[in-house]
Amino acid sequence: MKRIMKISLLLIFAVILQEPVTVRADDGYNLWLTYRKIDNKILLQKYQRSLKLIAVPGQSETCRILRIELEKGLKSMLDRDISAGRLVSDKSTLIVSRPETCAFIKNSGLIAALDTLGPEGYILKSITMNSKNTIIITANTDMGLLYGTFRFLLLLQTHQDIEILSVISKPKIQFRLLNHWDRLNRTIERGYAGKSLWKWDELPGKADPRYYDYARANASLGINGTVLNNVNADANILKEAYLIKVAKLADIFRPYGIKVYLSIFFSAPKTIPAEGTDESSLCTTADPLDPKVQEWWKRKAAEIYRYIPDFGGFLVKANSEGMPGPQDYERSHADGANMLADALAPHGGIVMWRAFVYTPEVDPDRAKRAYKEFVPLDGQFNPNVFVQAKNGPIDFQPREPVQPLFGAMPKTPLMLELQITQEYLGHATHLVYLAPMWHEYLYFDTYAKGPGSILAKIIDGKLHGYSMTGIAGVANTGDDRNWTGHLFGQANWYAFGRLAWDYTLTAGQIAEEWIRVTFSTDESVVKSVREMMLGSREACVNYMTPLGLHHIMQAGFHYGPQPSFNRGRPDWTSVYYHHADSAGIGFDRSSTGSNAVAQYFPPLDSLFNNVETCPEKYLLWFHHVSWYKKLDSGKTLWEELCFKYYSGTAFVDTMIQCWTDLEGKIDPEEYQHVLQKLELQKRDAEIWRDTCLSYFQKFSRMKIIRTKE
Ligand code: GCW
Repeated sequence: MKRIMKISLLLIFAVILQEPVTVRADDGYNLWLTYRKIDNKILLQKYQRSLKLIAVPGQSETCRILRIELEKGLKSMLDRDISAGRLVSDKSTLIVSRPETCAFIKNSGLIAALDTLGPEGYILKSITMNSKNTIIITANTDMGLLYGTFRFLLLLQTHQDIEILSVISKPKIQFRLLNHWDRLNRTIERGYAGKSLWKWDELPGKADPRYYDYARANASLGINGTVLNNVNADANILKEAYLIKVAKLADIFRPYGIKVYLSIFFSAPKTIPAEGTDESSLCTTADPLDPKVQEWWKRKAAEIYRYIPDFGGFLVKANSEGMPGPQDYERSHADGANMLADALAPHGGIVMWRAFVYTPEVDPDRAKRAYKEFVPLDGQFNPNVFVQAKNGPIDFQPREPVQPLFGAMPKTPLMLELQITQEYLGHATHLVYLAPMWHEYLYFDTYAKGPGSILAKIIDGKLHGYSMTGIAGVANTGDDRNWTGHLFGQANWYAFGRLAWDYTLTAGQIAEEWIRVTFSTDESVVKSVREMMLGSREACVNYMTPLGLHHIMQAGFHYGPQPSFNRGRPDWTSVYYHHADSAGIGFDRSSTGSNAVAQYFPPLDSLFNNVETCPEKYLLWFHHVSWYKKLDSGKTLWEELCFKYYSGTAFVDTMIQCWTDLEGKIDPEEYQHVLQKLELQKRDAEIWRDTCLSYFQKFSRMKIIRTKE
């Protein structure tokens, strides 16, 4: 009996003395803003000493938001109640203020630096005041202060030293937008995380708390605009009944620095009566040169701005995939865009006119069509028009060379469209971290003005001196509790926002940051998860479409493989893209084929044109290559293809191994969620490999080599 008592006492002590449990039940809702308690005791004490009193003198709604964010973040990370006062006290250890509301900052040496920071930049600086160390967050606007606050909280979340602080930051790109492909019935085109966040039936009366959390998450990354509805637009969004709802969302997002934009249906004047009129006043055409149509858009723009004074503008998909557009009236894309630009210009709005067009009559090779349609229009667009182009010439494939339009339209601001939702990269089932892919595009040298003409320099306006600069990401959010379906989908939203602000961040840096704020600062977790993330995109390319293959996914659904698909419109089939036959495989876009290579600047054109110098990652994009051709590795094309497919699936095994090794170090709910997804990914990656190799084998007539090495 005595012994049993002794054991129980020991157990009770063990429980009391136990270190706080690091694993929690987390459903992912809080994204990268969980603000876990600092688990390093020395650091915690340091932070506690440095952050005792806070002053946020500004009184705007944005300042209220940042004050709450600071209080919440510090309470949770430092385990202390530190409330932020309005008055700057000389005892304050953290001051968040514009110079106008703080004499101390006004007289500090920071004013000159602020002059170069624009409306969104910020400074974080430690200064000695009255022989005490004070941290200052300052900016020209309250939005700059909010961005600075989130950055400061990120420094704490990632356990950085804040004693000697000197951070100056401003965004490299002006318009940083999410594009939602959300329909008004709340389904989402290419959405894999539940229904749309926008509950149109409840708006404007009821505001879902998620609207605020959405805005907060975006603001924490520096995203400053959102296109609410799908580019395959429903004309109804322009009806008054919807504009009132849109206005409510705009009101919620405004203090977070997020402007609202809408996708419009080009033929809306034919179906939506102008304000205050009935159906009898409908336009009979949507011809952009028809004065009645122009008038309709002017009235509509004026109406929108009455509801939403800072409305951002229109995103337009026209004459693409069945959508109406100016070409229906033998007018150009520039005519269409300029008509809308004229309507928006008096109110300060912009048009983002998409270059995702591929009318078969333009060229037999789909990859060449956008360039052929848009390059001749360079110089014809109004100053408030962006042409928005996807990163590659086909369609968000796991790997493409850059869309050759970039660099070829020096007089037209080009906005880059990336896809955060994984339409062609395994939906919300596969763990594929997209930052390495985006980095590959952003640093792709177009040679438009000689070496160093990387895509990022085109997008940020430096290469051609664009007057506006922009980047958009097709959102992967939905109403799933964790926002993105796959927990690692959050990393892609995060990475998009971070890169949109500063594309010089590396994929590795962003991954590390995200892992620390999401899972743990434990170095073994950071190391393993980082390895998983950084290898995941190349693995996806390898088990889906290695060596430049593309668009061989299941027709319409775009998840699994369907290399045999060969029905209907040729450029929607797989065989059109891979051209496998008994001689070899690949799309000949060299000078002996479609000559798409000629759309690139020298020396890229000749580099891609020559099968010997074409980078192997684009080989089958640009060339039809013999099964027997020897590649850099010494293997034949067929052997290399087998090798790539097998190494892709092998990496999924590696990811599973890395992840299972982390059991106990990751929140249990998140651990299970990811593990289940990884198992599905393994199954489906193997289906990709086996389906493709056995299909291509019918042409190569060679043995499949099952190797990982
Ligand atoms: O990739 C294709 C998608 C369509 C999408 C289109 C586009 C919104 O399969 O679903 O439509 O691109 O970007 O317009």
